[in-house]
Amino acid sequence: MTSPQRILVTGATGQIGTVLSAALRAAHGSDAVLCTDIVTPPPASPCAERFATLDVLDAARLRALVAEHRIETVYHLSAVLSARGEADPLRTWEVNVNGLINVLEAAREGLIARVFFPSTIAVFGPNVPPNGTPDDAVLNPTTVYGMSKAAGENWCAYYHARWGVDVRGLRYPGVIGHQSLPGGGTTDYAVDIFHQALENGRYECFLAADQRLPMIYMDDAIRATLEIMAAPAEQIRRRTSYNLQGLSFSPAEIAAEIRGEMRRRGIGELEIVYRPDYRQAIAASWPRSVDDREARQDWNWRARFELPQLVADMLDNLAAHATCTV
Ligand code: AKB
Repeated sequence: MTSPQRILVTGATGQIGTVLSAALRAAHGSDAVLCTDIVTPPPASPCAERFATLDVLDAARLRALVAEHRIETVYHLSAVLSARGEADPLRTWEVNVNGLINVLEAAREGLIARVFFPSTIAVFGPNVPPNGTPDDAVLNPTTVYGMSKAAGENWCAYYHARWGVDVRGLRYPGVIGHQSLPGGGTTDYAVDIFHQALENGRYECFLAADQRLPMIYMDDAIRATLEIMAAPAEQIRRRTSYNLQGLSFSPAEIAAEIRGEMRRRGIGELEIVYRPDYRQAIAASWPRSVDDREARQDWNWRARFELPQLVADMLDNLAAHATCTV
């Protein structure tokens, strides 16, 4: 049984925030979770209830919300992702680094007790072993998003070492879920392909057919987040961020699995064409899989979803939703 906490989620209307906020409400009670974002959620969103507008660069507003709602834990999800980040590098750095520092400062001052920081496989660049990249491989990111997250990891470790801030982080791979849409990432294709397959039977992919990347199903990503935050503090030996491996696949592999499953269900066909754009160079600079042994050893992390289960669950949920809304 999870002990109840008062929680603030930044970036709560985003792809992971939407689902994590609902999971936190299920675990701690609806009144315990304050969703915040710069974007106001639509009334039907699970975040619409107990929502406050927050720009993470506004440190005074963050402090005021923390005090007003007696917040103990912040899940700091606000960030500009890899592909969108390249359009405005300085703004991306500002949001991703200064937004985090505003949260860490609130923790240093004792206003909050715990922080969750989402890092990413984008902290790695081309000069690492591409398969089973270890936690401590050199960080030489090629995007401003990766640079900002690598800096963020070091800020987290610094606040922990110097002021004892209880901050915990995960290097998320591409996250795939039916509940919400991603925005601005290089791995977004792996969600979009399902929607296009069901709506049009055709997908134009912005990555190359054989570009394998580390990915994770949303259920696993949310469970990992809840598990690392629930682990005893002494088990969290890495205060930068932990590698998190779910599964790895290429666009051709996921397309084949979706096509096969759609045929088995008699719900259509999928044609895929490849038109790699600037995001292909970003993807090519990332690992194909990461070694998450340290997460498994320190707080018992285990991924559950492999490609066939992931595809079946996505189609179950998206097809059911399409049927209900027609
Ligand atoms: C992105 O593609 O930018 C993100 C990530 C891997 O961090 N999904």
